[in-house]
Amino acid sequence: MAEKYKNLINGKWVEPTGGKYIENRNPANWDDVIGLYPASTVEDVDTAVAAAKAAFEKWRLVPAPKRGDVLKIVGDKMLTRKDEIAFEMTREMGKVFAETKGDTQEGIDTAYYAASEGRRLFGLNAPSELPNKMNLSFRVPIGVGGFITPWNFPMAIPTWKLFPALICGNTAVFKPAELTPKTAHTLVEIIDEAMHEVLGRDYIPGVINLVHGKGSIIGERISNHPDIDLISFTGSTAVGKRINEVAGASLKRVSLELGGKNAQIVMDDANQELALEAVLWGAFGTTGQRCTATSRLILHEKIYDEFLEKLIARAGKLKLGYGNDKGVDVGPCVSESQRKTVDEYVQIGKNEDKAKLVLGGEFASDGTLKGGWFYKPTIFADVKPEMRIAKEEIFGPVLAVIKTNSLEDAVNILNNTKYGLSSSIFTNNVNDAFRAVRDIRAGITYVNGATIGAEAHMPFGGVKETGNGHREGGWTVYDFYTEWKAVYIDYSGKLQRAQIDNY
Ligand code: UN1
Repeated sequence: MAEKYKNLINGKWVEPTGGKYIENRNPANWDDVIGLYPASTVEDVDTAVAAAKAAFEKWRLVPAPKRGDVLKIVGDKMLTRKDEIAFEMTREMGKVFAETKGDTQEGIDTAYYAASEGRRLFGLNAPSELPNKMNLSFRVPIGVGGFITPWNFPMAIPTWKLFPALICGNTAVFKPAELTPKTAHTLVEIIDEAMHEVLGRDYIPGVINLVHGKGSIIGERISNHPDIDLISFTGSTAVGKRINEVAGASLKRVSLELGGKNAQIVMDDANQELALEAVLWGAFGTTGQRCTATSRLILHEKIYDEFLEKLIARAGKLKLGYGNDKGVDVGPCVSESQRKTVDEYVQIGKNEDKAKLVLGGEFASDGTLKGGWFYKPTIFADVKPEMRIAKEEIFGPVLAVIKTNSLEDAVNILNNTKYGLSSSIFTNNVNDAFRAVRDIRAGITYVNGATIGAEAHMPFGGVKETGNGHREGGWTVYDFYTEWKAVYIDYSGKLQRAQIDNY
């Protein structure tokens, strides 16, 4: 019998009310059951929110540098357990061990950044328009945050949200993806241990609460709960719109990181070998299951045939398998339904006029692969910018190759999508590089780099339907997790009237 895991509510590991569980299985080997995780209820969310609300009144008064000490210990513990976390993450969601180590490292980087931010969280001051008066402004915490996170970066993405939120003095109700509960469990276990170690007898229960379960129940309740003050969500555009709509009714602050349809441009003067490595990594790394994945390759006509030929040869050699085995390049799709979506898009691509399937386009089920949700790396050539496979997010190992004849045309093609997360251009022409940086409409642009691989201390997010204008990562995220409070101190000893007495 697989181990039964619990929720963390009000500082205690507890069973879900109703006693129902969801199985967590290895997508590379469906017979491997990792554990049973709570299928929690609205009641569980309500208990967690009440605990977080009560904890907020204490946690907001813990000095920010002390909150930083907690995050420092969290980073240290993650570092000590890095290989174990990565191994289990590969087991529950499929991407290869090197990548799950990278995912964990991104969380460690975020922890140390947040820990040091505890000694900054700078405010601003400005001169008063009146004599003998001082104007200051401070960042203050907001309250209880609801955090709804995806399965593709089960460690990094929760840390992008939880760590800055906690350092700013907010408390948390965390609902991880149903497909990656184990990584979430380990993260929360580490945070809770660090809280105990740093706060000792002053430990505050309920600062972080973990509620596993289904999005339609737990996510929905977080979105409409009157005592949740802010929500941070990463996932599909459709779900993001739903959350925004529901949460908007009670004027919650909402940060959304949604879909992408990222492209890599390769100009005729580019270093082709470099561009080739980048597109292989960007398109097929994480089995294409990143918001930042390269799902379109925009190739200059002068190098089109030559580059495409090399790409097909190299992509055809990628080794599929269980990501914890040595020598494996590409893991499975995360679930049966994800693989089905990928295959549906491949059928759409095949039926679209003149797109040519030049690699893959089917399940991979030879030998040891038959127990998992594997899909062959897939390339469509001669794709036209208006085709569905060139515009819609697929979230799988499928690359659409589009021909271009100029920089202007390439940038127009790149921008021809409702999303705007990541983008890349390979060129050795400095003027073209700067023009592309200026004209590409995306939150992230790489010059001579793949579309994936954002660093934890830089602003992360996108334009158009990729989000709602917020950024994660780096210094920018601290604006989301705080309110500005303006303070006026009048030491003139008389009533001074702004806008009136001086003018
Ligand atoms: C995501 O796919 O949602 O930039 C996050 C990258 C990673 C994060 C991706 N550091 O590809």
